Amino acid sequence: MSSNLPDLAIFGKPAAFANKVHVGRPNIGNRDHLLARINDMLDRVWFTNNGPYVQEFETKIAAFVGVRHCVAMCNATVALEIAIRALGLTGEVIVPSFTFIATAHALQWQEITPVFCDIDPRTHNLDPSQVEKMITPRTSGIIGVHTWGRACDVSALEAIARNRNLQLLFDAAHAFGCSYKGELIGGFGRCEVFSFHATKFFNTFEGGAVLTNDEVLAEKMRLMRNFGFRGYDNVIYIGTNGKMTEVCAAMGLTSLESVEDFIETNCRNHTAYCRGLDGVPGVSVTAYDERERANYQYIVLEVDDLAAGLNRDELVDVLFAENVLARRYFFPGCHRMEPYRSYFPHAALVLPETERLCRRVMLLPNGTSVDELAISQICQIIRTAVSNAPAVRTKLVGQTEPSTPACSMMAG
Ligand code: T4K
Repeated sequence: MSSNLPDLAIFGKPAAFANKVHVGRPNIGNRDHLLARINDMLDRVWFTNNGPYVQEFETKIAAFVGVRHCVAMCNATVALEIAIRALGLTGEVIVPSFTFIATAHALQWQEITPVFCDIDPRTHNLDPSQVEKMITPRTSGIIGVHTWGRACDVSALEAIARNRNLQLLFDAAHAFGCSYKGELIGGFGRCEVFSFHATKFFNTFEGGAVLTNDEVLAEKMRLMRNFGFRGYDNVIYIGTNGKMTEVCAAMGLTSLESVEDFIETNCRNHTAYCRGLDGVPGVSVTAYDERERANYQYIVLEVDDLAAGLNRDELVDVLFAENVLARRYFFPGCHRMEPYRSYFPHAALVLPETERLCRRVMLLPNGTSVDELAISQICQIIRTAVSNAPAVRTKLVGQTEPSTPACSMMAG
């Protein structure tokens, strides 16, 4: 693609990509190993309920992270719900609004009020000084989210939790393989919750886990994920069904064999995006701290519309037309979604940084399904659009229907 304006699909040229390029395309490890594991599982005729693959997965994840207990679950949302209940949270819990809706829903589902707190615009994570201001007599805990796998200010949050007698846990859905002060995320706070959803760089199809060094807490969560059963016919606790299946654990064990390769690919891609977008006015790629371990899964762009001449939504539209399914994250912020929008109609007033970031952030495709050529094409599209911003904007304003669909995209 040249940098001539007519080469953009919004001007009627063919899309740069014949097939859709996704944010969140799953990574697949060694297919033969996966299929062999699935065959063994079929031969064993043991599909779920704490089977051998789940046990092996838990042992290997705990060892990888360096934490004593891993409780594997069907997904991170249920894992969060179980962790919240096991910790006895009640009343109000402080969370960022700049997160996936599951963080808030896991609380509200149990009639605990998520109190949305603003973020630090440099880290995109909870701002500890704002957390202090949100504490009330009803506050029972804080959930920090390690957004993009970049760790929260764990030390500051730990100090607040200690001084104010609050429980602290982390939504580490993005942060498998990432570190804080040199230590892998998973062992901070009372517990940490990972997501292994298909769209995460390390996946078990669907899945999640709670990691903790607290044996009593781990045991409680094991009971809760299996209806509260202790042995046959003996329920000793209220519980739910949060179990991971054997086929998911088989995928997890296979993914684990390739985890360093996935990280290396993501890192290489991140570097290629940084290089490809270097000098594009108003467009910056979020950096990862070189001193820490990162999984580099998220290629996060912040778009400054004044400098770029285009806003984030306009750039997403340009990319969609090229079959690049760039995504806004976490737009429009939990506080602007139901039921929270109705419960807290004025929340935006205390969330200025969240509001600003929600308007600026977009994600670009990463993982094993994109290569350097695709990345250089994507960067070139962005460069072309920004250097022709007035014409692009005029064209988009003239379009009756934006190319960005309102609902989630199916494979294609
Ligand atoms: N906390 C945080 C901070 C989280 O980010 C999440 C989940 C959670 C908690 C809860 O974790 P889980 O309960 O899910 O374990 C995704 C995921 O469903 C969700 O796991 C994730 N965060 C969230 C940020 O995003 P969407 O809405 O992006 O999915 P969807 O269907 O639009 O797919 C994204 C793209 O990936 C599409 O272009 C298609 C492609 N795709 C997707 C799937 C599922 C594929 O190519 N193959 C696939 O199998 O939600």
